[in-house]
Amino acid sequence: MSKLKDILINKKICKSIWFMRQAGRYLPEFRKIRLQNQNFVNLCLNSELSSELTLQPIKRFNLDSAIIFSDILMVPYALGQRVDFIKDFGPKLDKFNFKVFTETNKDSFTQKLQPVYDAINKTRNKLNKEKSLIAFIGAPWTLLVYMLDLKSNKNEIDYKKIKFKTEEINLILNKLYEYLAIHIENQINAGADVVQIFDSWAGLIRPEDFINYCIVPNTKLVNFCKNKNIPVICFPKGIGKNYKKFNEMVKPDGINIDYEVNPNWVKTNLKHVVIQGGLNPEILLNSEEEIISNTKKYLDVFKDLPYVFNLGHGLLPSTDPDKVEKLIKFYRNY
Ligand code: 1CP
Repeated sequence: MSKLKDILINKKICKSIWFMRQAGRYLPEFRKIRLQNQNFVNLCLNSELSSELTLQPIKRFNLDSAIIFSDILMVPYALGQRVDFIKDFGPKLDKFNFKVFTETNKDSFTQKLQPVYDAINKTRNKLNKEKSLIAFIGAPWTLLVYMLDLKSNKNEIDYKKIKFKTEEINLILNKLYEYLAIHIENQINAGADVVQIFDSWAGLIRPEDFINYCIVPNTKLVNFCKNKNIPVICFPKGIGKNYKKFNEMVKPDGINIDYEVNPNWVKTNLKHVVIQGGLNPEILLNSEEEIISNTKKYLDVFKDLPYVFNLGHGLLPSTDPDKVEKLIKFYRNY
């Protein structure tokens, strides 16, 4: 059993380290391949290259887990919505078409994502057995934000952009759940052994919708994983004190904390769950001393608990890989 899986299932008091966005923009070896592959979706659908990209940070840093090189937006893509990644801007999706979305069938969905599953299979064959291969999905709400283009320039939800009735939104969220469950199962069958659910925009949900748009869909996905014995980590970013409610209601095996929650508060309030993450990725842009002292803060707080070292969000593109290496060295010697 991989170490990460062992920690999540048996709540073993040992430590493990990996980074969100460890395979990507800050690595020169990634940028070299990216330069030759301008279309990001096609890069994710190139199983040979996406497997290679998944393994780049493992080769460089010998991290404990690999996360498959793909994107949460491959699901809307497989549901018939065009997805483009624009340089220096980010993802841009074609206008959502309700009819196309509801008419997609499960076979064509799996067929479109087959290269992702092939990449997982290839990676598992090359990856040391002790290391986890992490599959991931975006939570329904976070996907909805991209699919309906709900964010304003100020990083807030622009409710005027929601052209659907509540019942229709619920229908879309339920349909997304069904496809996400298939995507989880396919990734596990291909060789992944842990799933992480990214609800990156959970913090933008207004309080009256929090249960319906965050708790309910995440609970359904966690229950799906539990029924299949798949260890699952949730990352409901930006929800503040609601982390406690989330943990008590959703009951995932692991929970990634963001950098806005205080680790001591987390230790007192989040029980019966493996804590992962926390360190602000911007800290890695600072001096080595600052990186070490902030890393130490998290390791000290969680030293008597099962804890997976990670960040409070993904590594930033401007991160110096040498500083990542220094952090890992400190962690290993701790
Ligand atoms: O331009 C480029 O070179 C592409 C940059 C890039 C990369 C490397 C994007 C575009 N996606 C990815 C890969 C990716 N995305 C991974 C696998 C690699 C790894 O983690 O090591 C994962 C897990 C994701 C997940 C993802 N995509 C999330 C959830 C995590 C988070 O950062 O909150 C979200 C919101 C996305 C959408 C997305 N994809 C890409 C961008 C630029 C964005 C918008 C969010 C952002 O600005 O990071």
